Amino acid sequence: MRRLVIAGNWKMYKNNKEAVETLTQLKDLTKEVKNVDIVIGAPFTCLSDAVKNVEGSNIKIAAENVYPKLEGAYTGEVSPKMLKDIRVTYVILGHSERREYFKESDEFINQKIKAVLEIGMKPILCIGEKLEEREGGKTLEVLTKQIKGGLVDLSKEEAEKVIVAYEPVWAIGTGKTATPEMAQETHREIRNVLAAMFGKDKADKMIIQYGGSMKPENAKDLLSQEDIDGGLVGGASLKADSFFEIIKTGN
Ligand code: G2H
Repeated sequence: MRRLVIAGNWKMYKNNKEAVETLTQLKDLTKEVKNVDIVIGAPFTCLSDAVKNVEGSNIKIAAENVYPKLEGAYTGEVSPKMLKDIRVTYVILGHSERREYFKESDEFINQKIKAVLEIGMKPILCIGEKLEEREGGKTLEVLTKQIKGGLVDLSKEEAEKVIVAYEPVWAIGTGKTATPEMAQETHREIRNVLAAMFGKDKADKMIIQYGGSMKPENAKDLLSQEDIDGGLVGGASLKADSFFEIIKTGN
């Protein structure tokens, strides 16, 4: 009943020309895809041309960050209004790289999520535990704090529009992946936390993606798990053919 949403996260890779070239290839490869929602998260500098390039296709474009004010004296920042104006559809928020390198708090991420929802775009909220937290038995505690902090004060209707991306930090860009069983167990726990906040009906409709070294070789086993509703794919989304291999396993 939940559609798979498979999103690429290009991080700080690709200039505008490379982005358009990759999207042109991906559009061609994914023409016949019917059962998967496809999203590409691209750097700010590529977004405008990326959106124009995919218009009329089944690919949607995501920004990788936003500032939670509509406008103002915030030198160097980009607002939800600016993203909406160029027809960006999704915004990736709270990625562990932003939490780690830019010290983003759950409270700040929550402000961004609200701003994105208010203007009519869809947030992808990234959560995930570090290796020492998993080894210390703190995974659920950490994830619960991130979910509650990120989604506090949202109505049930708003929450339903949020995609949650579970990305164990120890699996990001390392080549290590959670086993499908381990990921499924954690996704189930995440859905339980969402159910406690927003009710089972809503939680059952919410998309929970897995992220962290998802690639063509492991995508099928991960995507076939009951509570894994898609992927947030970094490295393997940079080339159209490897990203398409992942999409195909879910189609
Ligand atoms: C996790 C993921 C994309 P990768 O950061 O968000 O990247 O697939 O390279 O681990």
